[in-house]
Amino acid sequence: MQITAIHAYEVIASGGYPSVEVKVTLDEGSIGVASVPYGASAGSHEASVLVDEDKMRYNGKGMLTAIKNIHEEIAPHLLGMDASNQKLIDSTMIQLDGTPQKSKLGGNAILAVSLAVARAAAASLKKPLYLHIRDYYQTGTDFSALPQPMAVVIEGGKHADNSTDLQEYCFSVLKQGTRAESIRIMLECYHSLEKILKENKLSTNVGNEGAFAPNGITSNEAPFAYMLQAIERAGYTAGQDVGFSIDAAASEFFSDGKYVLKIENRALSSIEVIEYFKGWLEKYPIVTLEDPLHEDDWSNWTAAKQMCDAHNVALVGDDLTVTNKERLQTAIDSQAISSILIKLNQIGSLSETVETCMLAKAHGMSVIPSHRGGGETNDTAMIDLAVAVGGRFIKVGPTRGERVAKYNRLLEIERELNA
Ligand code: 2PG
Ligand code: MG
Repeated sequence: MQITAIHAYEVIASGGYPSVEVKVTLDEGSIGVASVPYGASAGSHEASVLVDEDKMRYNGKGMLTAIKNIHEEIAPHLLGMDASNQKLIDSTMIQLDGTPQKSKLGGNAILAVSLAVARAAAASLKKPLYLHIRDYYQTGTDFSALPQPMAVVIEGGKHADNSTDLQEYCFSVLKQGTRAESIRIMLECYHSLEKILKENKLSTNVGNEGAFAPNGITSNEAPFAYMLQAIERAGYTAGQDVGFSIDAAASEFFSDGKYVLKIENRALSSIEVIEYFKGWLEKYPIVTLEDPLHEDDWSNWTAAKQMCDAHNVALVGDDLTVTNKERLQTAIDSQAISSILIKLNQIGSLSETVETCMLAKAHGMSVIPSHRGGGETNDTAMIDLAVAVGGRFIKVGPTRGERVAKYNRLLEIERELNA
């Protein structure tokens, strides 16, 4: 499985700006292709997304520098290497880069190569990607429970204009059954929500992730009433068949030491914001709460976790932990979270991502692989990863082509496993 060619190029991502795609060819003819996403509300501790900064091209967001790095810096070291040795491939690139956030070569450059190599190796082994990841990293997953959909259905924050301060309100499917059924339930609730928003004279235009972004909504609590009605009208039971997940993405509305809720005209301290969410956990069937606090507000995360534990709600780190093993270890040591959101491009290589997932699982945490808001591509590696590590949910928006590609990949895997 010798790597004989690495070819990188720009592809257009969901926001209309480019991202990086890589094609890896092996000596026996197998090919692996992968493209990588980037976020709209990226945490400041994430691996870098290297952009050109050439204002004459794509407002400075071109990716030709990352691509040049792949051809000139990475490929010369990887050509001739064995694609089945993913850990060595990844550590070689990490060493070549040598910076804490992969800012020299670009996390986007490194991850695209990392995933394309994994796909080429899987093709050579005649295995689907999830099986290759499971077997190579010995994750021990038995595929008896595939991840459930967690679909963003109302979005605000950095993902939509004039909507809620909080970034995401999701339907998380709890009902046991096939994933084909879970996806159908989620979409029936989504369509039911569309009708209810319309009846309430709220716009049903969608934001970055295919979720509704009701213009001029006046409180951050208002979406829950519509979401409860939507579940009921679709014929399901809230809390039993479908629960709620919140991603506050609080780093985005943290300013001068306060959590600023613009649409409610309020600014809350850390303690007050925990109380604010506590009120919701008591009233609504919330199953997970993500990033309720700023990404460096460590001491208050411990208090938030105690509050969530008392309500049997999983407290999820995203911008806090950025799929980074060291930050996850800090979160474990300080008892800051009980679940972790996973984004391959936050850390920038497949091996590091799987390591973080396995560390989380070893500490009893659920893992939730996620799409990105800003620049998603049609690549579905996050689904194979989620299946391979036994993720509890996958967080993916319900509509838009680059999102439904993920759900269709999950359906394909389920069909394959049941064949
Ligand atoms: C998040 C994500 C995905 P972004 O915060 O969880 O929904 O958003 O990719 O913009 O960081
Ligand atoms: Mg998030």
